[in-house]
Amino acid sequence: MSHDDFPTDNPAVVTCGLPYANGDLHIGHLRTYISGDAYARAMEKLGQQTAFVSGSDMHGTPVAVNAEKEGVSPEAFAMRHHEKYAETFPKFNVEFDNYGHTHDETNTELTQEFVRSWVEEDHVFEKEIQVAWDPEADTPLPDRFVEGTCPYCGAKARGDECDEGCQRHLEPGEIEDPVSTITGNPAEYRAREHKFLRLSDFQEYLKGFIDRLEGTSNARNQPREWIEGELQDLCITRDMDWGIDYPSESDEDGDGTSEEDLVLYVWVDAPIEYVASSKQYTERVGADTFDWEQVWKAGAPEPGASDEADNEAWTQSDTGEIVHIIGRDIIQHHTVFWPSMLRGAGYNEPRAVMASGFVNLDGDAFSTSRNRAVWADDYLDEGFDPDLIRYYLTTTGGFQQDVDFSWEKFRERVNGELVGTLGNFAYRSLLFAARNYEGTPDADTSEEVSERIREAITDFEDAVNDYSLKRAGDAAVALAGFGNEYIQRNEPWNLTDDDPEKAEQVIYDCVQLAKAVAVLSAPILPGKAQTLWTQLGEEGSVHDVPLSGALEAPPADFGEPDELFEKIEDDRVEELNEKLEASVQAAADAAEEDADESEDETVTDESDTESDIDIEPINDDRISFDEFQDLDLRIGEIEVAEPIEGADDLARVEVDIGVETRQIVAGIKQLHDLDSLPGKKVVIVANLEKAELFGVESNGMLLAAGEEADILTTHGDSGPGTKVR
Ligand code: B3M
Ligand code: ZN
Repeated sequence: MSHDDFPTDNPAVVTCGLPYANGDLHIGHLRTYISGDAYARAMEKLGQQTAFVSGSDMHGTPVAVNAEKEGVSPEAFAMRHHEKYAETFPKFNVEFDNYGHTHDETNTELTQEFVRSWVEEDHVFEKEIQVAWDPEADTPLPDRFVEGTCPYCGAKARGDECDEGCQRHLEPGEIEDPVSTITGNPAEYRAREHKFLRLSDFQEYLKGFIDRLEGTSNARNQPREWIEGELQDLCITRDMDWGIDYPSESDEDGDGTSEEDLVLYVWVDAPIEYVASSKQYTERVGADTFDWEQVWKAGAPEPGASDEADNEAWTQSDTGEIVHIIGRDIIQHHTVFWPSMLRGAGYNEPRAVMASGFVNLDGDAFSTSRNRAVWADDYLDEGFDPDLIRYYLTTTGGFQQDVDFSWEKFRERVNGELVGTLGNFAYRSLLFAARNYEGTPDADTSEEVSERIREAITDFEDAVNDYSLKRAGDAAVALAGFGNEYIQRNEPWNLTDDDPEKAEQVIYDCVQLAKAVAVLSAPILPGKAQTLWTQLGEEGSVHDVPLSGALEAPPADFGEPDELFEKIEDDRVEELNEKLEASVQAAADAAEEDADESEDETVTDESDTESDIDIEPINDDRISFDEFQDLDLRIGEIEVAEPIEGADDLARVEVDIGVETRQIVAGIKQLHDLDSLPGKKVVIVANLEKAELFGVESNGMLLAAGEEADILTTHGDSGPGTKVR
């Protein structure tokens, strides 16, 4: 079935993937929260009743591992980060209606209720499985306490996820070559009893669900393979202390605590926080204002209903609208596990899942360990307005695309679209109006301008219904762009004397356009839109104004405005880049020092260890197996090697790679006897983009190690052209 367009008569909930309460936030993390906030505001602009909720993810091994490193309790550790997040989000104009956490009472109770429902409906069973175990520490190694190899794609995997490879969820016992992250020892496998949610019970249901699901195409398509294949049951318990207790089956005292030694898997209680947080919102504002049960329960089929009845029931349209905004690495959790969990407990299903791409920093992944990041606090400390990064992150690319951040690109978009288009239009229009008419002149909006504003409103509505924040943001900036063109075309400054009536008409139009820009840009630029609103002499909050407000008459009186945005200068970007480089370098130096120290500790009796080699720290920024496969490495045989005149280090080399002979420029002139090289086998990167050095084209790269350019060769007899894997 297809859903009715937004706005519907049902209340909606927009959620953001819960941040693990285990570290500082950088602007890469902020993409989800800024997008969630902007989308929730955009739904409200359409007139959709919307609650925007999330919370901190307090449990699980990501928190336990980091708390242990710091030597504090997981609770104190997670609480500290939770409080920091709750304080940071509003600084980016991310204003949740409720921001809870998974360790609170509401979520604990609700989670145990969910599990009891599954047990009642016979969706839970017990099974003995092999779990990773650290023999030296004599402790089980759930999830991130173990690392190894993904059995599906061969990438390095951490505990319960193949986050650097195929992104699959990994069940306990699946990881190959497991190593304990506590002691670094190879882990053993030991038998333990665990509880499982029988996902296969939901297979037919999920097939219907995925056809109904809206949102981004990655979230709608990627899960089909899992749903149509054999659904693996989900282990819902862990051998840990930190988490929500598995509800006891013989809970006679009714206190919900378990006699057993198991807590629930973090991915059980984490998404339930979406419900708990909505419930807390209702508890605060009253069910008349917002009714969480209307969203999460009304209209849902009974837990035990047949799949036919069930799929039938979803065609009714009196359920709430649930929209999840997440990173693309947790699609499986939100489109396979979560709908099954909801269905098994008699709750409504998500209407849409919007799964975003990642944020990179100047072409590479953010790396917290290498301090290669623009931290949320640092961004604010630099004095940048939060709306600038909101605009950058929501409109740089489509939602599914990765967004690359660099200070240069940031400056370009701020100076171009925000300063040059939106800010410039608002400022020149309002200034002209204030100076000449002390506000809005006496006229009406022209047909051309009303039409253009209506078009922008339609673009905005379509964008929200297509789950495209970029198009929603573009609608506002494009309208300002039209305004600039309109004012330029009509030259009101030349009309004030000769045709004052026409001048009034043009400026009225411009003020109307500025008002429409304020209304349409409010979800993406909440602070700046409010400033513009106030400059227009409007009262109250622009966030309470529906889209139709864009066409209502502007106030008669207002004074001279200030500029909305400030240009970012070139030298500012240089300074910011230098700071970033310095912090990355400082982190690398610290890592090197650590490595040296541990080398001193471990290398005691190996007298032949070359302690003076300066080994670069291993790059923590893992690439995926797919990214590795993008590299085309080939065996070649050197045919010619000769010096390049005028270049100190460079040699021109001709290499036979089976299908052709490649000319490559290599920095080996001083380090090798070039005459001895022909006939040597080498390894080259065959698909590197071409370059020109000293006027000589280099078509590939010769691989060599270290300062001495120790040329890589082969051990066996693979011939030219053989692919290196
Ligand atoms: N806490 C963070 C992540 O894996 C995780 C999200 C939970 S959403 C219910 O991105
Ligand atoms: Zn994998």
